Amino acid sequence: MLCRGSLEILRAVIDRPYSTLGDQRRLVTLLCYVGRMYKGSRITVVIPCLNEEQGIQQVLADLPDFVDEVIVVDNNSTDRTADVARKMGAIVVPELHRGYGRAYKKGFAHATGDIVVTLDGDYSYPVDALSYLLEAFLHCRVGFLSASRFPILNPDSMSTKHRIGNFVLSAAMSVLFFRWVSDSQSGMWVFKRDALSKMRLRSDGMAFSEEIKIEAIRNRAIGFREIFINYSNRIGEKKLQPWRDGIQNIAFLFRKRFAP
Ligand SMILES: Nc1nc2c(ncn2[C@@H]2O[C@H](COP(=O)(O)OP(=O)(O)OP(=O)(O)O)[C@@H](O)[C@H]2O)c(=O)[nH]1
Ligand SMILES: [Mg+2]
Repeated sequence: MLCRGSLEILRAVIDRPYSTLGDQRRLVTLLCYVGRMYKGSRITVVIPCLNEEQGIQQVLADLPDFVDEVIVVDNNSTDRTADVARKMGAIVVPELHRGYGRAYKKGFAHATGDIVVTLDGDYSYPVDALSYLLEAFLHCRVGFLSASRFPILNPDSMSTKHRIGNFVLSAAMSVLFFRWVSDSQSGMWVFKRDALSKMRLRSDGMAFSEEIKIEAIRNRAIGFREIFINYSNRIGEKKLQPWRDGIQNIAFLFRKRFAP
């Protein structure tokens, strides 16, 4: 993962007696900056985590080698999430104030890659689909690609209540913002990091997921597309509170549309 191969090369060079200190410093900068990359772009993966010690282990273990930087935002977890993530080579950024949006904003502020990929720490999104998503992203020529979980292939991965709630929220968002979106609540996105400077992201909670998509849709200079992905049962305890989060998300949509 993160510069692991690069550090080995680096050690070998440092051991060479005839390399000057200047050479070594330049090499450190170069290797840490270049990393592995995907078709010339540095890739940062950002994962918000609230008590996901089991899920995050699986996610980090399955991340492909071309990922240059992995940022796990620890949202004041009370389990071993931060330890596990750190041991597996991720950069762990603490965010003491709970909230999905809050965690993402903190993670994005630390990201340095050209392209940012996001997903949950609960192993529900397909980590092995990263190259598929990046290929699609590069081909679509948009600034923001959202992974849609619909139609759901594995019926056990999402309850009927969540599916109905998601449909209502996605339909409301589509009508309010004049753009069909099949999965307004998806947490797996691929976007150019510089798109963030064109967005006004205010939500600290679960509504962050719809807000980032709305900002990409509204801003023609960014450009928005969706692509299908497979979705699985989460590992670990559910954090989503369907009624509370659903009502807050629908209220947020109206506020964003009529009192932006
Ligand atoms: N709900 C919630 N999730 C948080 C928070 N902070 C970080 N997260 C992480 O954000 C990701 C999304 O939250 P989830 O609880 O998985 O929400 P979801 O994916 O909509 O719902 P399920 O996976 O079906 O439970 C997970 O990796 C959480 O650990 C927070 O304050 N609330
Ligand atoms: Mg989840």
